[in-house]
Amino acid sequence: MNNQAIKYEIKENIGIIKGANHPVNALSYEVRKGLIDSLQLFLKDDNIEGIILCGEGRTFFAGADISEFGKPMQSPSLNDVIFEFENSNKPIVAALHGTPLGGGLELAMGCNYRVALSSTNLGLPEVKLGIIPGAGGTQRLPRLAGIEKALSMITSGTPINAKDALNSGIVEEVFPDNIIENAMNFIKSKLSLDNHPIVSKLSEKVSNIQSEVFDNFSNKIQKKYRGRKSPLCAIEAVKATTTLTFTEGLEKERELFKLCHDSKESSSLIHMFFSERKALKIPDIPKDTKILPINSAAVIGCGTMGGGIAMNFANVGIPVIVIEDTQESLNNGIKIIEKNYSNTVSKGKMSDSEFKNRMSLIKGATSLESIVGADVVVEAVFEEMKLKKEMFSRIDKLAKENAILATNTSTLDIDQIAESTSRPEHVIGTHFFSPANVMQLLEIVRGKKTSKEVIASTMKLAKNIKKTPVLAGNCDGFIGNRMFHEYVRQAHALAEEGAKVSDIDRVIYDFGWAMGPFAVNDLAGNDVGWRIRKRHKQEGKYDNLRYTSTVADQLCELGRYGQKTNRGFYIYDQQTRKKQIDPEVDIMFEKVAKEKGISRRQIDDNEILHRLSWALFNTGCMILEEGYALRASDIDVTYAYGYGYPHWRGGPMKYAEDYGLEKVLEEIESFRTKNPDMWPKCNYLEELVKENKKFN
Ligand code: 3H9
Repeated sequence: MNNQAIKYEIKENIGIIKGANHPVNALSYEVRKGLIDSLQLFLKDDNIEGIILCGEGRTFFAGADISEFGKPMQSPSLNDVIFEFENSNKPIVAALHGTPLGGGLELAMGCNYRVALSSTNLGLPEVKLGIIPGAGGTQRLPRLAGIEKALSMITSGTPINAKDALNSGIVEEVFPDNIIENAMNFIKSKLSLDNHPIVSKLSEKVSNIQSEVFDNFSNKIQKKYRGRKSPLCAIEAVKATTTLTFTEGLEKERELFKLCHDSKESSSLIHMFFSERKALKIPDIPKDTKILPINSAAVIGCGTMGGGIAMNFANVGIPVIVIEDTQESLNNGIKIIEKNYSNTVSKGKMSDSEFKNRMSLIKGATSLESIVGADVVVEAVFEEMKLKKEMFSRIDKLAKENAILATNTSTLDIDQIAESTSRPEHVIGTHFFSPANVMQLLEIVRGKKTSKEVIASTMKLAKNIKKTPVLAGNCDGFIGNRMFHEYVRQAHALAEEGAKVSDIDRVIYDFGWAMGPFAVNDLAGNDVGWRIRKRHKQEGKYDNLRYTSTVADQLCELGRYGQKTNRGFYIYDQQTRKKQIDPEVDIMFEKVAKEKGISRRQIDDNEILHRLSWALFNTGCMILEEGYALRASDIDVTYAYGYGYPHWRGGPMKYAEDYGLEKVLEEIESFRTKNPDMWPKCNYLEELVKENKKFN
């Protein structure tokens, strides 16, 4: 009766049920059915006295099969399976390893006991998919671990380690290795007991809880989850454990699960989950492409970017050399790295020994010769073509034969940089986002001659250093900044036409972005955009185009670069960094509008949101048409992980698709009548609408 997804075996008087649905043992229909069939078989077998539930391969069950969401549910449901396990008259231990997540952990909580390998990370990550646990997780976890722990785990979705799970009462024992052998001994030691614990029957940890606990928790997380529904539904479901019976609580959970499951928040987050993984698949690069080993790295430049990039390597144990021109700037750069790590230590998120270990992996040098042994060289010098080309011709002479030669640029032409070496096939763009040790996106830019091996190896490297990579083609600004440029240009046009800077930022923040476009400018430094605009002017990029950055240029001329000078589009408190509206800036926009003959008017929030959203989207469509992005979902990943776009809106392309491509095109056409050059026609979008097609 062994089906493909579930295997079983009998050892002495113990039956072992093993998930074999690779790679992550998702609880698909086949798995659910196999679980019930094998359990029933074991319950009928008089020789079997105890049961182990475990997973084959890299993990115990990592949750419900997400690809089944939105399709008709095939019986048995996960709740049915869990009830069968909970009602077993033979004791069952769940032997956990890998990542028992979501439905996987819910299943484990339906067993009498749980033991785990010390390397296990377990949790209920459903809110990350815009839903709540829907197979009893919100009712069983509080009964096992208490209200506070359950609230924190379920609303954050962040997994905890085995030690934490042991201390919280979620698992009974933790073993360093041999999980099955240890689970065997564990369950045998329980066979003589008359009764075995049943989680749904526990009540101690959910009794006498004041309702303020939930209100306080809700207030605490409100800012972090602004705009989101599922974390609040999770709190409501957990609260039910303190006011309702288990059965009633389960009904409440079902009702809230359905509400979340049918929401845009959930479809957007599920889109994000699969998009992130799709982004790793490059159609013209076969899966078996040779991966170049990366055991050492060199980073040229130890400023804000270079230092942050170097930390990424040290964080995963890859020794890295950072190179600066002078000892003084090297010392300064390393001091900043040290300070960053010290902050993590003082927050209790890193041990002293780990701090020492990471610092020992980072060595400094003032001579470029130090790159000779590195498997990857990341150049992170000033964003200037001449400088980068000179640097690459020097790197070319020194770097070892198979080294990956990466340039950290946010806009420059990779092919021009590559041509300054004798091995353009080894040159690739790696656009890290600032702060490079924190931001998750890595935009990887393939040049005309970049080899498949180098692309595949850099994508792999990105995963190894815990980044989310997206492959882009070599156009000005690649995917992210090319779109952002048009979005900022639109924001400035809106300000010229009458919208207030603070209103534009408010609309964008309320939509869910981390910050509005003007606040971002101030954070990144207005001088950065200024430099790029000067280059674009020289290249004739604005010829015959409406130029909207006049005020931004004027602020730069006044030395108002943003947060670093305490003044930009806003005024910043030197100590607290708190921002305050600068009325002078709105007056500057008024003045510029007058000079340009722009008649100003009241602009409502809806127009602000749509002009900014569709400016991003229209540029995204142009990028797809020209082939600089592989798919619309790659653009969504770029924006969610690199630009603070709300994940739960699914990214700029998914948001427009949900709004309706036909309606979006209509609005773009109406904007175009007033500002033709800001809304270039995109044949690709028009065809999609004409043929009533979607992106994915
Ligand atoms: C849930 O359980 C709801 C219940 O409460 C209620 C139900 C009624 N389903 O990430 P990887 C695929 S909600 C389907 O690259 P890693 C993934 O797409 C669920 N497919 O591996 C990829 O496919 P491909 C709660 C899944 O080692 C492949 O497996 N659970 C699922 O870097 C490898 O994945 C979660 O939210 C799934 N559940 O990371 C856990 N999971 O190769 C979600 C993965 O074709 N999963 N796939 O691109 C994860 O967080 C990570 O996959 C995990 C492994 C940490 C497990």
